Amino acid sequence: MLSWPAPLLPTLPGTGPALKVHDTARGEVVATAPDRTARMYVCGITPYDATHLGHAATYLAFDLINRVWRDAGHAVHYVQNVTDIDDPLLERAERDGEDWIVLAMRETALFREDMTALRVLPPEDYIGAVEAIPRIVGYVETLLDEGLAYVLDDGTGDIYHDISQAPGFGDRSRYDEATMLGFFGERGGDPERAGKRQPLDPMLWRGARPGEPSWPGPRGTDGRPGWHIECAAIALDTLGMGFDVQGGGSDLIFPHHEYSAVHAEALTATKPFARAYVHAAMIGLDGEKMSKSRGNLVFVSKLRGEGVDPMAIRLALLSGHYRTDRVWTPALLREAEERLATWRRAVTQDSGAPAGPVLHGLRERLGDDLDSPGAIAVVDAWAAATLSGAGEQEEHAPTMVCDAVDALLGVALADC
Ligand code: 5CA
Ligand code: ZN
Repeated sequence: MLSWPAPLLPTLPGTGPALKVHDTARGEVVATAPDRTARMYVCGITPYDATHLGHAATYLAFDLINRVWRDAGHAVHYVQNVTDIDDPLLERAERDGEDWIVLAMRETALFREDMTALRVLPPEDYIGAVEAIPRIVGYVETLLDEGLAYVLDDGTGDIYHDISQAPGFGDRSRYDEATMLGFFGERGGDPERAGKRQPLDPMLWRGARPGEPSWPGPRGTDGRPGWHIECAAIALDTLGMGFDVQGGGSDLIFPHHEYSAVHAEALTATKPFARAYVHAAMIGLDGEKMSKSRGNLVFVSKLRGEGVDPMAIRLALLSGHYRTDRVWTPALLREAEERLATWRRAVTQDSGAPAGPVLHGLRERLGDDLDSPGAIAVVDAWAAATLSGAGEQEEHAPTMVCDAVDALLGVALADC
C-alpha cells in the first residue's frame, strides 16, 4: 500500500543516547539495543472510521521512538499494517449500506492525511491484510502441516491454532487464565465456540460465509484471515524474527500481541518475535476509553476542519506521558495552543537562552522511556528565559532549538 509523505527531519549536532522503553513482557523499563537499522512493527488501524485522538496518541508515541532512534544514529525500518478486512469493517459497511472496499479506502486515505498533518514519520512498509493474504495462507498451511493447527469439525472450514502446543503462550501479557478469557471474549475472540480444543485457541482462518468476501485459502478452503496471523505474517515477511519493538495501544496486549507472537514463534520454532512489547495507554473522553464501538470520539480530521493547528493537537497529546491513561479535554488543546504560540515567539527572536542544554535535556528526557512531559518542560523553561531576555543570550540559539523541537518532538515551529 501507499504510505504517506515524510516530513523534513532536521539533522542535529552530535547523537542522542540509547533509548530506554517499558517492555510489557518484562514489566520494566529496558534499554533497546538495535543493530545499525532498528526494526519496529506498530499495529495499524482498522479503517472503518476516521482517526480519533486515541489512535493519534498511540502513533505519536511510536513516532517518538522512531525519532529518538534516528537521533541516536540508527536507520529505522518501520512497518505498519492496515486491517482492511475484518468483522468490524464488514459490520460498519453493512450498517451504512456501503461497499466495504470503498469504506476501507476512504478511511485509510483520511488516516494518511491525518498522519501527514501530525508530522508522523511514515512506515517504510505499509501493508494491508488483503494484500498479505497469499502469504498468510502459506503460514496457516505450515501450521496445519506441522500439526499445530486444526480445522474445526463443523463444516465451516474455520482453522484454529492449538494453543496447548505453544510453550510460550502467556509470556507477553502475563495475565492469569480468567483475565485472558475475559479479554479474549471482549476483543474479537470466541472462547465459547463449540468444537475447539481449548477455549483460548485463536482463529487463524475463517471459512467463507454467504455474502462475505473470501479468498482462496489453506488446502483449498475459501475464506479470510484471522486478525493475529495477519500481523504475525506481515512482521515476519518484512522484519523477520527478533525485531526491536512491537507496538500498539494497551488494548492490544491481550489477545492480539500475545497471539501474533505465539503464531510467529510456532512458525519459525525460534524466539523471540519481538525484543520488546511497548504499549501506549488509552485516551478517554468523558470518563470512558475513546473507542469506535462506544462512539465517544474526537476525530483529528474534525479538529483540522475547524482550523485547529495540527501542531497544537500533537503538543496536546504529547503533554501527557504515553504510559498514563488520560482524558482529552478542550482545556488541554487550549493550553497546547498557548504553549505553541509562546514557543513560536521564542524561536523567532534574534537571540535566545543557550541552546546546548535544551538539546541535551530533550535527548535525556525522551531517551528515558519517552518522557514527553519532561521534554516539553525543558522547552518551556528555555522559552521563558528567552522571552524574558534575562541571563546569557546566544545568537543562534532560537534556530537550534527550533530544529531540536522539530527533530525530536516532531513539532514544527517556524521556518528555521
Ligand atoms: N487494526 C488493529 C491492530 S492490528 C486495531 O487495533 N485497529 S484500531 O483501529 O482499533 O486501533 C489502532 C491503534 O490505536 C491500535 O494500536 C490501538 O491499540 C490504538 N487505540 C485504539 N483506541 C485507542 C485509545 N482510545 N487510546 C489510545 N490508543 C488507542
Ligand atoms: Zn496488529
